[in-house]
This record gives sequence, C-alpha cells and structure tokens, in this order.
Amino acid sequence: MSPQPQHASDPASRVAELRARIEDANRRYHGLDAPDITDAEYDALVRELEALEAAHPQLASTESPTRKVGAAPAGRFPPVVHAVPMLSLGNAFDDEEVADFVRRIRERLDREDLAFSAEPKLDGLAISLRYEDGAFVRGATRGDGATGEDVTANLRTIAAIPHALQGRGWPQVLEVRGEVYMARADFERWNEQARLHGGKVLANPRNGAAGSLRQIDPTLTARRPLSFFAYGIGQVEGGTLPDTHSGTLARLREWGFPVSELATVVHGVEGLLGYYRGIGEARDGLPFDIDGVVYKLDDYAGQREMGFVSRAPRWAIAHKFPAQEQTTVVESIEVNVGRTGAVTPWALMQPVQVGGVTVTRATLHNADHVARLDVRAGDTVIVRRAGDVIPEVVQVVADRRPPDAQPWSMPMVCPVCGAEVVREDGAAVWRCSGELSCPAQRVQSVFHFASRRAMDIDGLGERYIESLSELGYLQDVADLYRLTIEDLLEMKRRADERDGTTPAALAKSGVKAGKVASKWADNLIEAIDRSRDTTLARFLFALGIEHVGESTAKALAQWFGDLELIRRLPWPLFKRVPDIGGEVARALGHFLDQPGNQQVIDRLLERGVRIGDSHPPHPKLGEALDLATLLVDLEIPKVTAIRAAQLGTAFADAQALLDAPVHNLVTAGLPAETANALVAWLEDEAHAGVLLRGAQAQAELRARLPARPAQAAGPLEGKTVVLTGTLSAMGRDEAKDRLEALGAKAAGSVSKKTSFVVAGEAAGSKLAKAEELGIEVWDEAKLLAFLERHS
Ligand code: I6G
Repeated sequence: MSPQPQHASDPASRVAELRARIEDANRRYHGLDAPDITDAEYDALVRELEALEAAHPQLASTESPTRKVGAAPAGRFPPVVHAVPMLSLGNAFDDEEVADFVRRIRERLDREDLAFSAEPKLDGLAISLRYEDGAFVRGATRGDGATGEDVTANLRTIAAIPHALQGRGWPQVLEVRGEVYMARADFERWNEQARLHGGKVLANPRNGAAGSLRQIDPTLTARRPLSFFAYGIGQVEGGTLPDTHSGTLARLREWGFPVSELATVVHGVEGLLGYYRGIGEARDGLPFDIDGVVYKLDDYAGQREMGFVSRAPRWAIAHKFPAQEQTTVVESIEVNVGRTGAVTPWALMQPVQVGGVTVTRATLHNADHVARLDVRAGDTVIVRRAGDVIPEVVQVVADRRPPDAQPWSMPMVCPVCGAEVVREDGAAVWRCSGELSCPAQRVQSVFHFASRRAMDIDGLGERYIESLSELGYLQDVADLYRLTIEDLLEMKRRADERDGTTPAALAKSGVKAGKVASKWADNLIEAIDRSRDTTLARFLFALGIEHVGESTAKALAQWFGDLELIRRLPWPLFKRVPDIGGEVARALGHFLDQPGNQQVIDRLLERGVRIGDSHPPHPKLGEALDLATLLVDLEIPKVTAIRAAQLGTAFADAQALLDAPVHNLVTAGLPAETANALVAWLEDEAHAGVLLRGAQAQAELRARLPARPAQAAGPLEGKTVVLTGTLSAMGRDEAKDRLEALGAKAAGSVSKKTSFVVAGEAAGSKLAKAEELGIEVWDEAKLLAFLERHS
C-alpha cells in the first residue's frame, strides 16, 4: 500500500483534520472535477469521521461534512436553488449493513414483507431536470444539495434527455432526477482519439461526464458522448404520480426518459442480496461503470414515514461494490514490445486490491500519456480497473511525490533486441525497428497467430514459442508448419535442461519423461496440422495486422470473400467495408505493402494452410466502385464528396484524370484552389500509383461480383442473440461462431433488442433479465437441434 501520512492522535484534532480533508475532497470532486483521492479512500475518511462523531457527541456539528451533501457550487454557472433538496445516500459495504437497513425499516414501519425497488448505481453526475407543461425549462447539478448550478444549455445537447415530454398525464411541474454518465465504450473511444491526436484524456467516465457538463461552451459538451438515466423525482405540482417508486419509474419511461432496464422490485434482505450478487456478476459486462446498487423502499407512504437523517433518506441505501480505483506506488516504469513492434510503457506497482483483484501492473498506454500525467517511479498514483479493461494509471497524486523522483523518457533502443526505437511523424506510438529480427515481436506474433480465436493451435504456450524462437526453429509464423516431432522434442529437452527439469528429476517424480514429451509433441503436431484448415476471417485475424481485430477480420472476409483479392487491394478500397475507417484501412494497406509480409502469406499457403470459405465479394460493394468514391476514400486535401462527384462526371477514368492539365480540372467545375491541391497531390508518384491501383482493384472487384443476387440471407439474419452460462457440447465461442455464420449478431448484454438468449448451465443474471423482459430463451438442446437443422 502507499505510505500514509501521520494522523493526529487526539479525537478533536483528528475530527478537524478529517473534516478539512473531506471538504477539500468534496470541493475537488464536485466543484473542480479533479479528485485527488479514490472513492474508496473518500468513503473510508467519511466512515472514520462518522465513527468519531458518534463516539464523541460533543464533537458533532451541523457544519460537519457528514451532515452535508457534495460541495457548494464553484460559481462558474448561475445558482439554482432546488425546490426539493437533492440528497445523498447512506452506504452499505457488506451484507450485515444491508440487513441492518432492512431491520430498521421493518421495526419502524412494523411490517414484515417489504418491497424494494433496486437499481444499479451509476458512476456519473447527479442532475435535476425541470419540466413545466411538458417542456424542459431548466437543468441543474446537485451542488451542495440545496443549491446547484444551472447547466441547462449543456444538458440540452444530450440526446437522451427529452426536450418535451412524450405521452400524456404528466404533472404541470415535474422535476426528474438522474445521472448523466459516459458509457465505457464511448469513454474508451474518446480517450483513444485523444491519445492519438493529443486531446484531453479523461481519467475515468465519471470525470468525463462531470467535466463535460461544466463546459462554458455547450458546443464542447455536444461533442462529448454523454448518456442519461432517470432514477427519481423532485418537485411535483399540478398532477399526481403512482404511489410507488417502481410505478413512477415506469411512468418516467412512458414520458420518454431512459430508465435502467436493470431496475426491478425485490423483497426482503435475501431479495436485495440476490440482486446485488446478480448485478455484481454482470458488472464487468455492463456498458457503463457502476459503483454499487441502490435499494429504495418501494412505497412512497413508507418512505414518508421513514423520513430522513441529516443528509440522506432513511428509506434508501447504496450498497457499494469493491472499488475500481485505488492508490498505490509506482516502483518502476517498464516497456513492453508487442507483436507489431509497438513499445508500450507500463507501471510496475506495489500490489493493491482493485475491484477484488490484486494488481501489480498497469498500462501507461504510450509515451505521450506518461508525459501528460508526468508519471515517475516513486509516485503515488490512482490505478483504475473497470470491466475487462487492463488496469491503467489514471492520475498522479502530486503532493505525495518523493523529492528525488525523475521524469521518465522512452528508451532509445529496444530492451529486447537493441534495435532503435523510432516514432513515425505525428504518431503516438514508438516502435522497435527490429521487426521480425526482434525476438519479442516474433514471439508475440506467433503467440497471437496460434491463439484460440486465430488459428487455434492448442498446446503452444508462450514459453514454448520463446524456446522455439531462441533455438532458431521459428523465424516467423509460417515456420510453425515446418516443425517436426523431433524439433519439438529437441526444443523441449533443451528448455527442460535450462529450467532445471532434468529427466532424472522427472523420473524421481514418477513421470515417464520420454513418453510424456513424445505424447505432448504428437499432440502439438496434430494441433498444428488441424489448424491448416481454417477460415478467411481467422486467417486475417491471425496475421496480427495492427488495428485488425476479430470483428474487422470477419467484416473483411464477409465483404471481399477471398484472400488473393484482399492481398492485392490498395488501402482506400478497405474503406468500402462498413465500420472500416482511414486508420484501419491504412494499417491494412501498410501491412500488405511489405514484401516480407506477402512472403509469409505465400509460405503459409505453400505449407498447406487452406482457406475453406472463399466466396465472391458482397454484392453491395458494387454500389460504390466508381472514380468519385475512390477519390473520396483517398482523403485528398480539399477534395470533398461534391468535388469528387464533379471529377467523376468529368473524367472517364483515373488515367484520364492523371493526364489532365490543371485548366481541365477548372473547366470540370473545380475551384482553382481545389484543382491546385489535387494537382500537387497527384505529383507525388506514390499518390498517383495508389490512385491507379485503386482503379484497377475496382475493376477487378466489379468482375468478381456475383452475377445474380447474393445467397439467401442466413436464417438468423437480423437477430441479436446473447449467450450465457456453460454449454456442455461446445464452448460458448464455438456456439457464437456458428450462430454468427447463420446471420445472427452476438451481443454481450440482454436488452429489449435481444431476439433470444441461449442459456447454458448455471446461467445467472442475463437469464433472469431475459425472463424479466419476456425474451425467448433457448436451452442447449434447442440450440443443438437448430444448428443441426441448419448445418
Ligand atoms: O446518487 C444516487 C444514485 C442513484 C441517488 C439515487 C440513485 O438511485 C438509483 N437515489 C436517490 C434517492 C439519491 N441519490 C438521493
């Protein structure tokens, strides 16, 4: 753990110290959106203060932060006095505290069966939206609970917030409360772009949401991908609402507010804890960050009777999950060399529990990120681990830096092979220039190639790949298909010797070394052999091309259908595939332009790799194989879609355009500035070459297009399916592949859009969700029967 500062020992001084620290944290969190401690640390300080105030009542004060909500607004926006205060929630950190919460209500109301509305607690920013006669008139932050900030203009830019209420029956005045948040994928996308282009990297989705709402210029807020969930109400006048919270949520849905689909009604302590566990299991797969779940007594009459204690209602509580952010100390900054040569810095840290997992390493993304955060060895940092994302360092705690901490810089040579580390102009990534002569790149590329979702060579772990590479058996992935049983046995013998696992030691432990090794080698050779029969998508993914993940590889296979065709395409043609943009297309083009890579593909095919699912290109490609589209895809400065269309009409083909003098371009209707920019661009031989290759590739694609309409759509075309639980006859991945092959789209979470859920053994919250939403559920037998019928 990080070194903690010394605390005052007498209660009065410690209380004063805690109040000052908590108030400072409140100001940073609510007012400045720049927290310097994690939520867990904050919660611990508040708990300590509460305990001290309870043990020493003479120290209690109405001015204590334990009696207040948030922080007074920082004054950037006009103040808004909330007609009904925006409170905060008490917290429960374990089952016992939840049981106490329920017991207190049961005793005070003298009721046995208590119904609670339960919903996830989003990690966002609480806001209040005021509607008068159905029109959105004002939106405010929570502030200190009594007074917030008027951020109406910014809230109007969020698509999920209705400008006018839908349906009918709404009260004349209605205040809706809820949480503005940034979905994880939007946050990741935003940061990826920010890292690439030097923009503002957000520490976490919550800071992203809060910072976005505090922009003075609403057009800046509009650019941020923000979402909203409604979870309650404030002032209501001139109308009535249902007499339960769950009924109100349903009504809010009808009036056009997004309400969490995971909100539900449960009964008693068991119901609450079951909900907590179910959401806990689903947490990593949710599209947004949550820090717990909230339980609210469902009936308003009971809520009124329970009332409030200082800053929080007695009828609601937040049950917190283990924190996803923690502080720890960076021991050193190391770099990793990936399969594309990217040299990525990461932090080796003192072990710390984050979200229930011990973490010692966290990514620092790239050199710019390290520079932006100014992370140094010795620094106390905040690490974050959310969902299945790799833990990352998000912030340095500046005032805990040791005086001798030194700034970090990227090593000039690759720590693995000694080749120069270089950075392309304008790129964020530094690369080892050693390519396949760098053992790290070689090992990583083979490891990826052999992985389950790629060529699926079972039994070939990273350690063996390292040994095979060290001993010269593997120069590149194609060498896998030359390995013999003898090579493997020789490698294993030498590796065991090096690791001290001698045949004598094995014999002593009762293992028949020779037999075991030869069985292992037989199996591995068999697995390599099996992998020869593959699909185009797997093959493309296995090549480890930068930015080409599994879904891009599948899209390429689906749209172009043939490796030989893909191998010859110049980069702009890849942009014809939906969801492939310039960056991915250029990475693909760059990979295929390297003679070394083409030779590896040749050798793989020579050594027996067979792609079994080649087919003609997707007929839709035929819709945009013209000169104008090519010119747009080439991203030529000043050549917009309109200008490209003019050129496409004026010139018969790419060669005619290349031959045209500048005045012909102007005659074709191009402004002089655009014509000059185009001529300057075409003067570069590489540009002219890619234009001509693009035109030839278009012609080839046209020739390959199927003469008649595409094959009939798969039986699951347009269906969205979610797989959950354990399937015994095949893995979930295989089931997913087979359903996708029949046209289905696989999703990670259940929503109203899900067509059906395949539920194996021990299916949990996703199954419960499907049942709750009335979505069709298939058991494994039904899945197998369906696949059998459509195989
Ligand atoms: O901060 C909050 C998050 C979520 C809440 C809340 C909530 O319900 C799902 N509900 C209340 C009543 C309050 N804060 C005060």
